[in-house]
Parts: sequence; structure tokens; C-alpha cells
Amino acid sequence: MSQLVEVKVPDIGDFKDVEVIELLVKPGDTIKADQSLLTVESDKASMEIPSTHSGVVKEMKVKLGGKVNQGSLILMLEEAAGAAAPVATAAPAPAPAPAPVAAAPAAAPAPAAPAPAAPSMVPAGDNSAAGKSHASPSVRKFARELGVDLAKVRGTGPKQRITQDDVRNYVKGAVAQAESGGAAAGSGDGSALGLLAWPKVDFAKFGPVETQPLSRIKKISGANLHRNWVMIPHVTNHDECDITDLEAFRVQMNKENEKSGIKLTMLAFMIKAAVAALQKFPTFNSSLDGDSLVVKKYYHIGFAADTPNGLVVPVIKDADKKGVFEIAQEMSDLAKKARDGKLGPAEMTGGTFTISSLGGIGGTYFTPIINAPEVAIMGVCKSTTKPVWNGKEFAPRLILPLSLSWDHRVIDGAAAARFNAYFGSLLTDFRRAML
Ligand code: CAO
Repeated sequence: MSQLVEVKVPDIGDFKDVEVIELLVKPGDTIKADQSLLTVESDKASMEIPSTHSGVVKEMKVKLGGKVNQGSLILMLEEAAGAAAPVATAAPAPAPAPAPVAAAPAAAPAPAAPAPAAPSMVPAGDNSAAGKSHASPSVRKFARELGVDLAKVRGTGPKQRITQDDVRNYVKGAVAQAESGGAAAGSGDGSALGLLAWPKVDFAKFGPVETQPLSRIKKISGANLHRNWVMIPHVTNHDECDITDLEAFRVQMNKENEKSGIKLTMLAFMIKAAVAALQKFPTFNSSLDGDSLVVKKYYHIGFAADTPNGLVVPVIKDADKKGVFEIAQEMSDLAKKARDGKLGPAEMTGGTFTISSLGGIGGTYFTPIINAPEVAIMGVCKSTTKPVWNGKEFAPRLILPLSLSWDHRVIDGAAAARFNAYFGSLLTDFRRAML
């Protein structure tokens, strides 16, 4: 014989007149004792109300948006014949939030009443970027099972509450996006960032094409550049300096040392100037490590080298201990090894600051990408002769454009401007580098 029983709101502590924000069962559903029936919410917390009995729901006695208290009638239940004794429900204990909500165990017919299930509570949050996602414990559990980060799900329920359908639709959307983009989330197609899938175009429809595999160096450097660009808040300060006298000195030195076979390059002078600037502004010779800054007392300067297979960055170790000729010789050897694909890992690691020179090629200014975990990089372009006012007249001067990119977590604009100005002043009058 089955009998109709009233299922009521158990002891929910101090909560009064809490709003029903989610109905988790409907007439005709077969439910088990402890199964969640509805979610209620106060201004401080939301909680799910479990059933005290097992059976079939005959009639709902609460509505969405209605208010309930302890003892309010939730539903009429046709209890199965021989059903277990009603389950006692304990007063809820506020759970730390957002508490993972374990599924209440189903109460199988048993001689003894199962452990009481307490309505589980989570704080009522909001869906703002800073706030917690607004979802009931069962939705949180559902999302956890599917590996969904609720912060990314848009809630369509009352007060932007995230419902099970929202989680389901989010998963459907993510799957459809991954399939249409032909790539999984996190593979660089943008879906991991919640962006549109990368356009998949059949270019051959528009004209002849040839597909070339990326070189090994391009794949490795591309992944590094991508991470650095996305993770480091870059700012680039542009400046220029007068290198007329230094260029004349360089040409003269090369003439005098023609027989040595070593060519003094502008980049070798820049490496020496960079060391002096790093010594004056030590923050630029550092790396971020969590909440700390590791300031290095050694000066290993990397230089970007263009090779047929892509970009590599050989490193001049202990540049502070080397003369400009020695640096020029070492750079020439490393650049040749780079072009021949013979650089070893030790020759490309340990850098503390990088210079990227496009001076031999052209351009005015650009935005070099910081070579993490370094915090700054100096980009230089082609120097050109410009008319510069010297107080009496315009005089032709050789002007070098500088582009310093820096990590705004470590460096600020004023320091960057000072670094650029000092670096430039060293190149304008190289005697300063010896001071
Ligand atoms: N302004 C004007 N001319 C410059 C110059 C500058 N800033 N820097 C160099 N030059 C001239 C030199 O005078 C030299 O001219 P000559 O052949 O007439 O003597 C010529 O450019 C080549 O210069 P260099 O022999 O001094 O070589 P370098 O030190 O400038 O470059 C290296 C060496 C390895 C840096 C270079 O071969 C290279 O790979 N550059 C590209 C770096 C790069 O790709 N950076 C971008 C990274 S981000 O994608």
C-alpha cells in the first residue's frame, strides 16, 4: 500500500522567508530520500533542501520565487510501500565557500536511518569578474563533473544565476567551437581565452597556395614569443640618440685594426652601453619570481640573430668583463654558428637583457617582445643622418632610433625613459661608459 506524505522544509537554522530560486524535481519524478528538491536563497547564502522521504512526486506545493520557512510544505509524495523510515535532516552548518558539495547518498531501504543530510549552503555571490559564480551546489557539482569553470559560464537564471542548462549549453558551445575550429581548447586557437575560433579558410579556393611546415626554430620561438606577448604587460618607449661621433670612432678603429680581422660593430658598442645602463638601473637586469624580484649581479647580454630557419638569441656571457673588440669577435662567432644551426643550448641561455638590432636592415621604430624571464629588451633600427639644431644652425647628425620594451609589472615609464636617455647618452659620448 502506498501512502501520500507531506515533504516539508527541515530545520534551516536562522533562515526565514528564503526565496525558492530553483525547483529540482517535478510531479511524476521518482525521488530518493536526501535527494535535493529545491534551492532556496537568502541574501547571504543559497542552499538545497533535501527530501525526507523516497517516492513519486504527486504535487508541488511551492513555486519559483515563493518564500519558505522551516516547516513549509514543499510537495506531496506517494511513498513506496515498505519504504524506509523518514530521514532526519539536521540543521545546516554554514559551509566554507564555495564548498564542494558531495552528493547526498541515496537512502536505500535499510533497517537504520542513513546519516542525516544537511541542506548544504554556499554564499550567494555574483557573476562579476571579481565575485564568485552564482550557482547552486548541484549546479556546481554538475560543472565540476564536466570540468567546467563556472566563472566562464553566463547565468540566465534569476539574478544571473547559473542553471544546469547554462552549464550544458556552455559545454555544447565549447564542443561545437572546438570541432568547427578543428582544434581543442588551449591549442592556440583562442577558445581557451573565450575568443572566437581561429578562422579556418580554404585558401586554395581563392588562388594557388603552397603549404610549408614551420621550421623547428620557428615553432619553438613562436611558442615562447606568444607566451611572452600574452603574459607580460609590455610597454615600449621610443627615443633617439646621436651616434655621429661613435660611428666616426668605430670606422677609425676598424681602419686601424683592419689586419686583426675583427670588425667592430655598432651592436658591440651597444652591448657595452647596455651593461653600463643595467649597472645604473639594476631593476632592468632582473626577473620576476612570484612576489619577488631577482636582481642579477652578472651581465649576460643576448642579441637577436636572424637565421634562415628563424630567430635565435645567442648570449654574450659576462659582457661587463669583456672589451668591445672581444664582444665583437664573440658576436661574430655566435652569429655564424646561429646561421649554421650549430648553437648549443648553453650559448642561448642565461641572458639577463637582450638587444634586437634591425640597424643593418632598416626601419625606424618597432616593438620588440621581451625575452622572458628578462624584464626588458632594447630594439634599435637604422641610423640616419638628420638635421639637428645645435643652437646656431642645423647640423647633419647620425641619429639612432631606440625602442625599449619593458615589463610594466617591474618597471615604470619614468624609469624606462631614464634608461633610454642614459643608454643614448653613452652612445653619444662613449667616454661616459668608462665612468
Ligand atoms: N644603423 C645603420 N646601419 C647599421 C646599424 C644601424 N643601427 N647597425 C648596423 N648597420 C650596418 C653596418 O654598418 C653594416 O654595414 P656595412 O656592411 O656597410 O659595414 C651592416 O649594417 C651590417 O651590420 P653589422 O655587420 O654590424 O651587423 P649587426 O651587428 O648590425 O648585426 C646581427 C648582426 C646578428 C644582429 C644581424 O645579422 C641580425 O641577425 N639582425 C637581425 C636581428 C633581428 O632579426 N631582430 C629582430 C628580432 S624580432 O623579430
